[in-house]
Amino acid sequence: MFIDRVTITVRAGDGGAGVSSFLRRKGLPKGKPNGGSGGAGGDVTLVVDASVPTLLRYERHPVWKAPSGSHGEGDLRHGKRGDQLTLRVPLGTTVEDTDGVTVADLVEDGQEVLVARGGRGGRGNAAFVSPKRRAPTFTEQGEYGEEVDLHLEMKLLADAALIGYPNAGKSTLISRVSAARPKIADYPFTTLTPNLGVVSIGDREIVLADIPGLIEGAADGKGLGHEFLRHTERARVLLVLVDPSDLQVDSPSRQLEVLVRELEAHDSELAARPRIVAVSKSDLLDDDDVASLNLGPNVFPFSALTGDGVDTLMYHLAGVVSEIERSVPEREGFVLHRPLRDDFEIRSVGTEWVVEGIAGVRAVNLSDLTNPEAAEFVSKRLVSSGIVQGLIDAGAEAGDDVRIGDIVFTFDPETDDEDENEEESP
Ligand SMILES: Nc1nc2c(ncn2[C@@H]2O[C@H](COP(=O)(O)OP(=O)(O)OP(=O)(O)O)[C@@H](O)[C@H]2O)c(=O)[nH]1
Ligand SMILES: [Mg+2]
Repeated sequence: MFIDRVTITVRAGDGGAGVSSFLRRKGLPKGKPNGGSGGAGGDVTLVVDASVPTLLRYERHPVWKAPSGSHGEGDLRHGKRGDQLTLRVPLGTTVEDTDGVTVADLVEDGQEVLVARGGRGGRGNAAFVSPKRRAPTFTEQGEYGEEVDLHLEMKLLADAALIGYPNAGKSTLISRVSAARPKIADYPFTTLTPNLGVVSIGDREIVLADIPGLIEGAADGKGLGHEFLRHTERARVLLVLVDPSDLQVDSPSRQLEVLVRELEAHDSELAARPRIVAVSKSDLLDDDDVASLNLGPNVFPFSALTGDGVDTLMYHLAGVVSEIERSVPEREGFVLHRPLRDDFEIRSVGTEWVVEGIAGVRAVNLSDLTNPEAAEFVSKRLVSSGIVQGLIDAGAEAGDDVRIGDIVFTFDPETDDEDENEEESP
């Protein structure tokens, strides 16, 4: 099955929780804090693997989750990181997020993009020791891993694409010049999905795509419609085949007219793309018949059956592809690197102020806010992260309700900040 569009859900691993633990020793009533931190959750990345032909496996299996980090343990043992989950995708895959932003265009084997970041591990109580706080009893929870929906679309990477009516001889040509072996038959729409073939011409190789046949009205859904023209979008040259045999009702010149009109209807840029016009099945014609077909100059007759004219056509094609390559450099793939959103946003919702964004989540992600020491630590973090000032600027007043995630507390901007700054590193 040829699957070239899918929507998948990927979820990075959650971070493990930090733990609270003490090393009890004789003479030390409280013990030395030795709770380890949780491991980070695994990231999710997509990587191009040229041997993956289509997006079929994601159609069958659209939800993927990376492993979570494990929790910390006593004795300063930190949790294990969750492994990265790597999803292999075909060459020519574009990745779009739910806002319609293309975040990656993957055109090289091995190219990689990180699509969901694993949650940070929570710190154990040992990490919160400070001169003023010798024996902290609180810990951090692990963060959730990012979850995103992605739209993947594969567009074949070919130097040239074959365009023609059904039965024009497209598959016969590609099977003559490459190792591709599509089905060939004298009924229309034998080829239902695009095929790629590598053609060796002189000292270079060209990737040729056999695209399912186009008929008049394809833009309005006739035949197989325009679906597959998407796969010509990256081709540098269009090789348009017209068929003089009586398998076609339309004359070759009318075929050419209709094909150009259909290309135009799909995308005017495609109609303007360099194209070579070739007449297939020349074994059915006499030499002077070609001129009488009224197709204009520079038309290449060939027979995929006898091989006549095939080399001439392929050398010409290679020349045109090389020429375009020199003038228009390779379209490079890209990966959009977006900064981690480490900020916060404040909105007024009903009677509450709602703080959203990772900074807010991080400020309050302690395991137990009924622990007075932890609560005090959180109020300091709310100040140091700028959230308290942000709330004041937004118009919040003492006594208002503030929600961050599942936590609701009463706003009290009179937080004393005489203490040391305690944003310690993990
Ligand atoms: N006489 C002659 N017949 C040919 C030649 N090339 C193809 N044919 C015949 O034309 C018919 C259609 O050929 P295909 O290669 O399947 O045509 P296609 O363009 O791939 O058709 P679809 O896949 O249906 O779009 C078959 O019966 C072929 O044997 C040729 O050079 N000479
Ligand atoms: Mg075919």
